[in-house]
Amino acid sequence: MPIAVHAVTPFDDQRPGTSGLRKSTRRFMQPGYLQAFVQAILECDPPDPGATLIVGGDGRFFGREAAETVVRMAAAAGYARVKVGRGALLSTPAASNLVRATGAQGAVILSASHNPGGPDGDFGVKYNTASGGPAPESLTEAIFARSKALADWRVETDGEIDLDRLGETRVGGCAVEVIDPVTAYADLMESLFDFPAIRGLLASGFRMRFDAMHAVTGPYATELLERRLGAPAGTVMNATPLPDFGGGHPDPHPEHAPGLMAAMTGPDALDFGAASDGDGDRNMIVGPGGFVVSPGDSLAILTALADRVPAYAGGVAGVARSMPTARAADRVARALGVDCFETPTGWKWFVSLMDAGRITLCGEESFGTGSNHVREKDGLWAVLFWLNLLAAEGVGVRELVMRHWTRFGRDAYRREDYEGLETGPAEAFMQALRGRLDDAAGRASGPFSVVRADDFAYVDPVDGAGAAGQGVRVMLSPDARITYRLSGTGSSGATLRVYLETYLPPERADADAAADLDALSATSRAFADVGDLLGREAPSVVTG
Ligand code: VG1
Ligand code: CO
Repeated sequence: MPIAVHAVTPFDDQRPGTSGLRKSTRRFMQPGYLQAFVQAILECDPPDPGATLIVGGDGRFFGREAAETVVRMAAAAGYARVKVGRGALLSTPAASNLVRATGAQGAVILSASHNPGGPDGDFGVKYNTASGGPAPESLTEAIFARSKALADWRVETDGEIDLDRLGETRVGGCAVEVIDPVTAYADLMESLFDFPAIRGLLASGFRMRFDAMHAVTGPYATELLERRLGAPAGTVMNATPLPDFGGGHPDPHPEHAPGLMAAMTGPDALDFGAASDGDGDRNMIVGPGGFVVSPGDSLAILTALADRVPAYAGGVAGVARSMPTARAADRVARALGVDCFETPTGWKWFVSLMDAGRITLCGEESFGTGSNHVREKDGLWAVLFWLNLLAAEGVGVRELVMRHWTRFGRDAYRREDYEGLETGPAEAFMQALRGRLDDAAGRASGPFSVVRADDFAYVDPVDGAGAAGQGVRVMLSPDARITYRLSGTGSSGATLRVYLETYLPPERADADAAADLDALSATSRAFADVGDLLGREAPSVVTG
């Protein structure tokens, strides 16, 4: 078994963020960079005897080379078997499913999710553990520490790998299986939802499009929507995964899906539109008129109506949302008499709750929704859930949302991002903000006064893992909330995210919330002194 050992000068910037390690593609392609991070993973979670590793990614530039490197390094580390998606493709939820379905020890997912790809874009590596979920922070911190102290990395040089041919070969002592990335995932989806009902809906003249954004979901959506559910050819747009995502930004956001949004507006608007992101874990749901369902509403609606769907007919054990996500799900949980957990941003915080059976559904404001069917958020799952609900309830997207608001009230929501900040000033801004929380109560700004302000800290109720400094939240009267935090997925500089949320009771649910959110936005700038401290007159991206 020829194993080559390469000396490495350790890198000092391999601390994983909200979701894996993300850097510019060029950084990742520097000699030894990818290898050092992968070696640190393999040393911090060494393979058990006979262990299997899952490998795949979102199809972005450098993904194939990286997949071969990971396979060879896993072989050198002693993995008995590696299953890699054909063409180095696996969506994040499909990888999570494979870990669980095959009893694998973990998965290496080559993706920077919604960040643009290509030689001038970003690359990323996520590591998921035996539960199928993102590595907990204790492990990612250990990997970071290891990466800084690494002496060498090891690679198996024996054997050939043809990522395009299904079947099994040997790389040193390791069996390497190139598998179809779609089937197991599509089978799982078919086991969860009422496919005959969705097929009936699609055969009834209901018209839809799914925008795969030239990222990983194309093959999955084509199999599920067009082949298994009978939607007409062309229902899936931008269906071919491309290394540069066709020059687009694989982020399911109205701004990045102009073709889909055009199909959803005008006199001939379709009934349903949806999109996913680079690695297939996010979802955007759109109704006619370009009506984008707010992700917080989506989680609340799925929770309220879960029992209409076969997989969740027995009801939900509980629900969780990340802290900045609108509190709409909390209202549903109260009505259902189940727990609602508030966790830090990032899917890893939901995993222990799902493993312990405490929650069935969970979601984030960043277009992420999921359930305990895997341990990742899942874009196509959310789309199928919506289609199943529309079929079961016999109404359109807007009607379903209106019904929900009429029953529970509405948590109007907007996110404002200040992108491209320098790291130092952005961190100083957060420090200054934390410094003014103690005497914030009672402070008035515009129509709002501060009820309470804190820096969110979390203790996992299952395993006791803790996280401090997870974002500043300001609770206001009348009932509204502002959250400030720095993004943990960028590959350079800093992004401040400001999350705005205000409650409209059922009788006002249909009102235009823009004025309320504008007032809240002004309060968010005044409270934190955004203009003076960051020198920004306005956010660079507004969502919602
Ligand atoms: C963002 C989102 C967060 C999400 C994360 C990973 O993180 O806000 O909700 O879990 O991306 O999503 P941040 O730290 O930039 O706010 V993905 O689709 O990368 O796997
Ligand atoms: Co993603």
